[in-house]
Amino acid sequence: MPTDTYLLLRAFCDELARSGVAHACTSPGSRSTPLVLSLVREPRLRAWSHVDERCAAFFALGVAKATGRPAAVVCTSGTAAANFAPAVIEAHEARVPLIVLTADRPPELREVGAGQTIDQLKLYGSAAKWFFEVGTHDWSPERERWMRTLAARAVQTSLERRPGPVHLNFPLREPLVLDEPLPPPGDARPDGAPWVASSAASAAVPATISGTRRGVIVAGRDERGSWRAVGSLAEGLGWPVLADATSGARRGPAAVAHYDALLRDEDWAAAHDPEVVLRVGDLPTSKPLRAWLTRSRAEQIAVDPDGAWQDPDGVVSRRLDVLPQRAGAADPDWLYTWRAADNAVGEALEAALGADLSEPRVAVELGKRLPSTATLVVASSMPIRDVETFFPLRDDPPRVLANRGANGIDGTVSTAFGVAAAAAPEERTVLLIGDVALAHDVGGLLASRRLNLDVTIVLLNNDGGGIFNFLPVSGETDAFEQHVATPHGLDFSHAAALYGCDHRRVDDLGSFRTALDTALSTPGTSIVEVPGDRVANVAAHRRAWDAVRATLAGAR
Ligand SMILES: Cc1ncc(C[n+]2csc(CCOP(=O)(O)OP(=O)(O)O)c2C)c(N)n1
Repeated sequence: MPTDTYLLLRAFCDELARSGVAHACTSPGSRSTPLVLSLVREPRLRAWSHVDERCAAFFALGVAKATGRPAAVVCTSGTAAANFAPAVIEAHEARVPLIVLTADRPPELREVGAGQTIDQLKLYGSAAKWFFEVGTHDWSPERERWMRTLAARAVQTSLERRPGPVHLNFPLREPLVLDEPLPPPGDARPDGAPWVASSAASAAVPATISGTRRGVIVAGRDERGSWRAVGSLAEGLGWPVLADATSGARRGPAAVAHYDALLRDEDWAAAHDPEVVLRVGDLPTSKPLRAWLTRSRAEQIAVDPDGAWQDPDGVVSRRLDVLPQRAGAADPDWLYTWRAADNAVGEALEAALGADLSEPRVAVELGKRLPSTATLVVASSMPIRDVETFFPLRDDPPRVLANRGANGIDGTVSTAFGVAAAAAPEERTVLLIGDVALAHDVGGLLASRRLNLDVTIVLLNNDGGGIFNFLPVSGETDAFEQHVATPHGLDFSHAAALYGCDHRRVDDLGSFRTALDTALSTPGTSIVEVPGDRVANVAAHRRAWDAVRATLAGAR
């Protein structure tokens, strides 16, 4: 629908203008029609027409050089886009911000002999600071929010640190002109502000944040040790830190450990919508947390020293590269409410898990029993979720590391051995891993024999990918077991024997504790295997969540 395309492009151009773009250079063509018309119809952009794309791009470069702000330049598909290359290369070498917008054929018209179609993906190679294939989309409020974020991000990326050209490629489908008037514009930030503002490019004045507003800090994976600063900011503000175990911040008087279980209770979640959210580090895995943040009406500020974007739902309105400073007094009741609920939820979870040896119980046990000098490496996919949900609050927690950049189950054993290689003699490395992930990187165990390293492997063996039993695909019975859950029936004692590791299978909580303690005090690599059942595991989780709901309902 052209209306959808034009609605999204109108929002995109609105955001370019809000982000400080004041000039757009056009060149003629058909495929680029929606882009050109949307730029020309945006009243805050001065549109400059050129016949030759090479001239258009160098003209935009001149505007950007003179103003220090990126100019947009647009062309149609095919060699038109190639004619931007000299100016894009000059902008890269000379560090000039540019927003390069190329129209393209949609995927079904590529490599099939359609006219004026070349491969435009990453056309400018390393000269473009950022390339993004925009895709074709139906309009929705979420997609419009994303388009606004994309425009703001393009401008900020072109300016931040080493400035340079950013290339966005827009596949566009016919019909290319509107057949009905556009409805009035939808939501945008008030007072002409951009959807996402950045202080990252000009951090000379530290941002301040006031404790008089009710806020939360969401602390995700962070390996730089910023938990101390996060904790003291939170204490000063009187804000809870919803602390993922991989943040290091699940400790101290402001930390909240059980936010995943807490925010599953929709009434509690709705009643505790904050006014401000400070998001530090990666966005945690928890679905209830992510959904709560997406629904929230709070102002959301992201802090990332590397300028990484951790905002899949397009709700962040401000980006900082350092933690803000505190101003104003705190409201002690707000933090108290969160901490009291966290305590109650922690107790309810433990009571619901009882003394059975279950996967969540293993996460609780590791959280309580590992020495503070240990490093726990956690595999995707249920182990990382169980550690996030069940790992308790503790003054001196062990360090928790996980490969959550791309969430792969591959290479986890080898990563744990790498961690062990860098550990001091008294620092134990413990790996919590599922059976499929262990089978995937079973060859990684060779490091145990060849490199003489100490690792305690806690293996949750539920014979397949237990995560998938939580998902709707588990109902697709014709293919689920064989092609999704992938049970294998492996006897890991043979793998242990092959690679020279100790191996113990444990059936109850007492023997798990004993085996863990033994493994931790024995040199070399040990596998402590906890057998499980995927269906029973889902039931154990549901019982725990139900117990939390009942506790919170009882407290109301
Ligand atoms: C390299 C890679 N392949 C496939 C996946 C998809 N995947 C996610 S979880 C999972 C199963 C994990 O099973 P297991 O390690 O036994 O852990 P459990 O889910 O039982 O806790 C798979 C295959 C992935 N994340 N990474």
